[in-house]
Amino acid sequence: MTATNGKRSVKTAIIGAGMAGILAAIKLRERGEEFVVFEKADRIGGTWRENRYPGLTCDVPSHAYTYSFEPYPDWKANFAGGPEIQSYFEMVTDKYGIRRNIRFGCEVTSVDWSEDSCLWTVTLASGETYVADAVVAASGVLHHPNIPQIEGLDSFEGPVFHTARWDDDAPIDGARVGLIGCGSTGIQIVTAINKRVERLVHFQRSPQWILPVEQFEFTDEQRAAFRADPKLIDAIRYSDEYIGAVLRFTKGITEVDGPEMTAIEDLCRENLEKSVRDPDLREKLRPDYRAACKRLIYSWCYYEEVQNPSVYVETGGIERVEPKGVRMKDGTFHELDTLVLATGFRADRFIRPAGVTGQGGRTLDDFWAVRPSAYYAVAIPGFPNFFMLNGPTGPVGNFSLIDIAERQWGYIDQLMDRLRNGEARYIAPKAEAHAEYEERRIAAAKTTIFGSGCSSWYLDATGVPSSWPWGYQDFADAMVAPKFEDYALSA
Ligand code: NA7
Repeated sequence: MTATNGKRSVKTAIIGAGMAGILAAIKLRERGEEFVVFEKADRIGGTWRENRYPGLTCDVPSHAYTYSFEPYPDWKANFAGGPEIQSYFEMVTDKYGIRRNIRFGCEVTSVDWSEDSCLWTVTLASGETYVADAVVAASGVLHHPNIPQIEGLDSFEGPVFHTARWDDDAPIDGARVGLIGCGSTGIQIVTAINKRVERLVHFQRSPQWILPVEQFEFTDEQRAAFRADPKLIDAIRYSDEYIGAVLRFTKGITEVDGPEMTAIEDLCRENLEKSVRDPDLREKLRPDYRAACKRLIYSWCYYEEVQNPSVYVETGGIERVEPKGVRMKDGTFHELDTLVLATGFRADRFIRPAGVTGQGGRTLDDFWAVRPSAYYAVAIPGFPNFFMLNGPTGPVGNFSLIDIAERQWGYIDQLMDRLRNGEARYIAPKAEAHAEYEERRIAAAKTTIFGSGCSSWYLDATGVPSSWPWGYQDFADAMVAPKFEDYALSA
């Protein structure tokens, strides 16, 4: 940090060039500050780069899944597909001129705080180091594939792969495909490939509730109108239909027996009753837990597509994988050519496996021994000038992570102002403030719909929902300004 007239220039290392890292880069570029983005892959995009499976679609309406400062008039449809979203981020990266600040092929292996210099040293897999005043961990949430521990998985003779490592050469067309897992990913894949395959066996350990949503394409006239008047885009982004739904949804999450959650449950139940004609299939697809306990699946076509005769829904337990297919506990055998693992991600990793060592030599692994946490999801006691975007305990649910990251950035930016104006050399939340936050958060989290009795990636290792347990407006309000009395500043 160099000082001029009491002001200091702050040098920042951003880890990850996905949606959140690009955001941080744009904001620091606008400030004219020095920063580098380290990206392990050879392209930007994060989750939208890594996921390429058929049917990949964002379940947040496209005009709400954009940066607020970069509305996009050209979205093709209400719910955008993965490649189009990837193109949007590529376009934004170029438009804001941040590509030259991104170092591709640079995996960060460790981040170490120096007590002497009050600087972070970022070490790359190549051994190269970079020294920075501040670190922004924008490394995403769902990027470490969860590979299921199923006996014999390695013995399968055909291609077997996780959905985030899609194998373009694997037989799908006219083939017998097995698909394990029915989160958003598995459901989207069913809708995309059921007409291409000879047979699709969808292994559903826990069937999901499906909330019906409307998909439609924007017309050329609408796109032209959006281009001519971006306020029309704002009218969608900030409409009661979207914002109101988010607020009602988070109210339902927190008031599990209130009218909002009842309405969601009714919609899901009605969708199942009315859409699935065969009573046996309907019962197979009926979850035995409450709607929204797992992340709700938004779909406009799943129930129709799953009734295609090519699809067989298998809800029995898997015994093992054999060279030619999958053997069920009841002895049934499904002969398959390709096996797809839509088995989700390890949601507790965040920046790890990179090692982070803060004050007093304490590691993040140690701090997170029970569960990952961060004060208001953005900062960690003992890890000064280390800020997280979409970090632990932030809101998760069926709403835009872009909006969440933007609000978090507004908060982090104010913390960094204390460094910029020379008031502090480093800043971190006080341990007691964080402990108090976590205590309140955990108590509230246990009463949310996520804790109502199902397994999901929303739960931490102790079975407690790991996310923001209050309403979305509470999150937005908390991000308006940090409570500086909860922070320790060092001159
Ligand atoms: P999810 O939502 O974590 O879903 C994973 C699915 O895989 C779920 O149905 C799991 O069943 C199933 N699963 C996991 N392990 C196994 C084993 N061992 N055997 C059988 N089935 C298994 O991941 P997605 O990729 O679909 O979605 C992740 C997020 O991406 C999503 O929420 C959106 O935010 C976008 P279970 O429910 O545990 O019984």
